[in-house]
Amino acid sequence: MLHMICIEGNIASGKTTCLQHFGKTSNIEVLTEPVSKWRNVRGHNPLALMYQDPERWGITLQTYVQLTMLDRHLTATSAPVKMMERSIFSAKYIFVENLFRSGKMPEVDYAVLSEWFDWITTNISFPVDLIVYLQTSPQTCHERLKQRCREEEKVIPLEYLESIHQLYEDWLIKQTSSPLPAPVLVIPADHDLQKMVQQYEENRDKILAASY
Ligand code: DCP
Repeated sequence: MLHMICIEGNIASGKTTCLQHFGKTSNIEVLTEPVSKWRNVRGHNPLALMYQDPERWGITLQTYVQLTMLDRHLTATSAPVKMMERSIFSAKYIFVENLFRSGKMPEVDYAVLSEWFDWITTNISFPVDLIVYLQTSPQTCHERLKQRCREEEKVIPLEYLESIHQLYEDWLIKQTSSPLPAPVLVIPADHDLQKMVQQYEENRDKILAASY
């Protein structure tokens, strides 16, 4: 039986590092988030456009994110454990929701994206066994973002990370907002790399539990 794990967390919470760590283990196949696709679809950069003018380009990026996430969910792996960065669920429950609630996505765009999402999740089956939530403070993410210096993300203010953080907390901790597709394992992720690797090792059995 395939064991399917989604790594979730705010922007720059350390998801990629987590995936790279577990990717070193045979038996685990990791699928990183398709950010490079969002920055270049047939020569266009919908990620940059979304940050420049979310009202106009939010639906463009999020429609494409939804497609690339669905593709990741459906990618067959030969290893018994599959780990992916984020999910179609957080794309909808966190990012689309944030655009809409902050008044940056017209209601009609939100309605169309919601119809697509509902259709996909009703008609296509892609089980998730565990969500690993890398829980950070928005301040930590802001610091890491500044260090990383990804061109498109220079415009992201702390308030944006605070909104994303709040939506994640409501979804995965308070569990009051949107449905949970799988149980949640929370890993505090404000620490430096060395401590994070130590925590990943401490949690290795829990993360991979159902697969052995
Ligand atoms: N993004 C978005 N809408 C989504 C998913 C992502 O607008 N549905 C944006 C947020 C970031 C960029 O895409 O600007 C990349 O997001 P991630 O946080 O997923 O990737 P990171 O590389 O930042 O993750 P980490 O640093 O945790 O490895």
